[in-house]
Amino acid sequence: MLGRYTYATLFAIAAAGMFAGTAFAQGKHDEEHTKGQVPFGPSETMKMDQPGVKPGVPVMSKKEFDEATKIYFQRCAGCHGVLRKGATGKALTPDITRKLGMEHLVDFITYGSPGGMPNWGTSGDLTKDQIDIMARYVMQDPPLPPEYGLEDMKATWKVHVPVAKRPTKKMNDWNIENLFSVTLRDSGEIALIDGDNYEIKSIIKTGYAVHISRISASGRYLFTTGRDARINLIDLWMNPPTTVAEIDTGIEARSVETSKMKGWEDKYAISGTYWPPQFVIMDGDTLEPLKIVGTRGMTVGTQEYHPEPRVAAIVASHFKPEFVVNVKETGQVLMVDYSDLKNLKITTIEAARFLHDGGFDSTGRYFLVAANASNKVAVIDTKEGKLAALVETGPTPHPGRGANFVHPKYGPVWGTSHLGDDTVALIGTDPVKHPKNAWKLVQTLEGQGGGSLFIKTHKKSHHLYVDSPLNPDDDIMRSIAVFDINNLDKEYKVLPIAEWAGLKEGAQRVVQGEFNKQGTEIWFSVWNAKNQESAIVVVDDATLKPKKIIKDKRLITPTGKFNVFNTQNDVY
Ligand code: DHE
Repeated sequence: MLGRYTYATLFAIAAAGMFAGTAFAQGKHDEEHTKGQVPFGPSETMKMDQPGVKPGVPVMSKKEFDEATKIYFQRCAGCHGVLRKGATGKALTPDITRKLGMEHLVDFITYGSPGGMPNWGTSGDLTKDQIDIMARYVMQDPPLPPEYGLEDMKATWKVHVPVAKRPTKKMNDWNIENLFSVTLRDSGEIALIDGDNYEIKSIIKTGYAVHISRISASGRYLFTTGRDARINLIDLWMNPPTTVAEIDTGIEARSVETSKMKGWEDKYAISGTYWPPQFVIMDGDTLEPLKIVGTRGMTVGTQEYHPEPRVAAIVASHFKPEFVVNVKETGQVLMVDYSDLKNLKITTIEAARFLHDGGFDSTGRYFLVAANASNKVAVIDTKEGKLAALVETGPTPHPGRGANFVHPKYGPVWGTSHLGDDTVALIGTDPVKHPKNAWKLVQTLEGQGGGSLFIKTHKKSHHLYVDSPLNPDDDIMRSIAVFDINNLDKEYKVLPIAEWAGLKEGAQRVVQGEFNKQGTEIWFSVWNAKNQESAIVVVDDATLKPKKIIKDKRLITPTGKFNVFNTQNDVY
């Protein structure tokens, strides 16, 4: 096990690069899948022009440039940014890359770096020729992808089942509250799995490299977003549940959410895009795009203009008709009031760079979001529309939605694990009964290792589960650490999840725990490459023993799992 400080250096430079190292090195972006969908950007779909070739800059043919543009969008843009200004990955603007030079770039792409850059060459993901093209490509000026306005969105918008033709009550006999929507990342699908009997009820085609699922306030509609910004609206009342509307809201996206305020349930949906940097508010029943708002603007602190502030996590406030939109590069949290789209009011809260993912505290009032490159968690008071605190946690916090529980000593806390070290940070969340602990780092637990992405518990459980799928150590990436909430000073237990799954090959990264509705079982994905067998392991929370191993050839690269009831009600 590597210690904290070793991890800080190992992971600090490019957290997102590490995702790429796993996500992409496992062959996530295959050509076949992108057919018929908008991939992240060959020039024919993105209408990019090769920028003018400059003296001293390696020459590229149009064909090479097109191929490199496509590879860049598929494998690099998530970390380094479309305009290559860097975020959690390093900046790759030509002033930097031209100084580094061809040889250095080829080596870097081939062998990767301890800072998180994947070893594209030695992993076999890119050929020598492709690496040569990519090294020359990043020395050119970055091409500017197109904007994406209302007309573009409307051209992709399809309502497959009009509202009038949808059922007025649930027509299937599924227990939809305990259904799990499971991301099948590389097949661009979700699996709907019955949480009562583990049966795969249905597989539904979604966007490219589908990322998350969210549930409407009523629990009827399931929304998914692909990385290609394809939003699917799935009606869980239909028999069987079916996509009733679809739209492409941009070229690259990671987040989708729906209005949850009382009186506004299911009325609107929102999609935030990485490119173009903007969000769009849509009709909740049909996905008709209604209002697009750009996020380009000034960063917090130094107040410099940023041309590509990507939209990261979005949640819906329970206190006001507002979406909480987290803008990564500017570090601003936008409270977007959806009660009057014509006279849109946005409260801009200064948080910290680079905002990524987060979740509510147990009361649903405070939203805690990782400003990952600042090693901080920002606490947003959604009732007052203010920053409540910025809490220093550890290197590159990555909570997913985090974990809420009552700490025996400090009262209600919310926790996050970290990409950059082995710690779990617990932050006090009760300013009323435990004001001394509120928004303070009350305890730091030592987990198995860095490279953690998600932690989870449930109010009926006394266990805190911590994954570490991006840890370089096979044993650590394939297992889960479990803390006893009633005795947090005790050493964690290790659950050998991948071993239980009994898969024969592959990285077998164990990722993202999600509880069933009852809070009695927690499900983990054993995530392998597309051409290898993966599995879902269901753990009995009472005994910490495996209860069910779900294996099926349709379970291609399962990663995130979203229990309908828990996602609908922000239970985590
Ligand atoms: Fe995610 C949530 C962005 C890679 C699995 N991921 C999020 C959110 C953002 C984000 C902004 C919060 C959405 C919200 O709540 O509205 N993720 C990114 C990236 O930019 C990144 C680093 C690189 C990329 O190019 O996409 C990335 N993410 C990954 C993966 O490789 C993961 C592990 C596997 C996969 O399926 O792609 C992955 N991300 C997830 C999951 C969530 C998530 C499972 C939701 C967790 C939850 O409990 O809500």
